[in-house]
Amino acid sequence: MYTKPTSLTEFILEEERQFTDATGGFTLLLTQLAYATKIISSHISKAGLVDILGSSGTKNVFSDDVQKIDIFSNSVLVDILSATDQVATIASEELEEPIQVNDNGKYIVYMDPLDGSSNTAVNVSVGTIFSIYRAEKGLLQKGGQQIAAGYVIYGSSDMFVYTCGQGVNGFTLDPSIGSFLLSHPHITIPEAGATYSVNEAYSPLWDVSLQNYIASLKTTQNALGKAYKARYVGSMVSDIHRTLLTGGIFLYPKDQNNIDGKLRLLYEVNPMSFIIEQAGGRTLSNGKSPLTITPSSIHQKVPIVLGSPACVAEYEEKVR
Ligand code: AHM
Ligand code: MG
Repeated sequence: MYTKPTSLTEFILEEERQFTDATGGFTLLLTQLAYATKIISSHISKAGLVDILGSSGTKNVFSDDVQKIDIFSNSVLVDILSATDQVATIASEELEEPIQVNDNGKYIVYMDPLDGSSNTAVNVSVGTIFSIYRAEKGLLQKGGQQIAAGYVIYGSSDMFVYTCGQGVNGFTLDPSIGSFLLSHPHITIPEAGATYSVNEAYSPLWDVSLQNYIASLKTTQNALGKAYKARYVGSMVSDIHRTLLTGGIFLYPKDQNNIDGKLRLLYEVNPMSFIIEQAGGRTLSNGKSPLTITPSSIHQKVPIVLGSPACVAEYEEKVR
């Protein structure tokens, strides 16, 4: 018997119908965002064939080398989102200043157009991260005010994972029809997991309690009685996607050289924290949920720990 799959567009429409004052504008915004990611995906898949790999020769606001593919992804998203007329402002990790798009737009979009882009040179999964707020409350809103957040992972298959505050759902791209189809309904993070994910090369620069905690994971078992494994791709979307589906803990902590860590509150930490919390997980930045932080600037960085509730509780107990 044929069971019709649910497309991302159908799913978003259904979610929006639950709001009596909905106009369809939000559905348009999200579906066009998904369209932009399909273009990015198609471009990435040709990475070795066309001249898109490597540095563009410029630096972004964080003095990171800007890859050509970052510029491409940023332009695609800015062009497509602007054309929806729904967006007032776009703030991108790749742009020093936010772009004022449409005075009548109802939404602010924060985005990391291609997180972990240098990984494309070695065929490792990367992703687009987005976070959406209502425009009237301004740019520097707490993460708890997000009305939607999500990511697209460009991997062995492409997936669109998002939340509108009513749980987390995942859609896999069927390349033969060019549509994201519901494949992972109601994603819930496991209560505990056997994976810790952190760049351990920086451990000499960590606080002693963090060094001791990570060392302890090598000789103890998790809440389910399993030994821990280390997994760190160095591509946040991949590391969080794995943590979301299989549980465990992901950390990008502060260290002596980077007192706020590396990851950006508005482009990376808040959207991922919204998803993890909506999936039943926990998130911590300096002892509290990052979703409670009032941002001081659009490019602010914060340390982050997130994952399965039991794993984050164990971290909380051991790290001061
Ligand atoms: P980017 O936004 O410049 O691509 O950097 C963010 C990436 C994340 O995907 C990843 O979690 C982190 O950088 C890895 O950093 P490190 O190499 O310091 O472990
Ligand atoms: Mg990034």
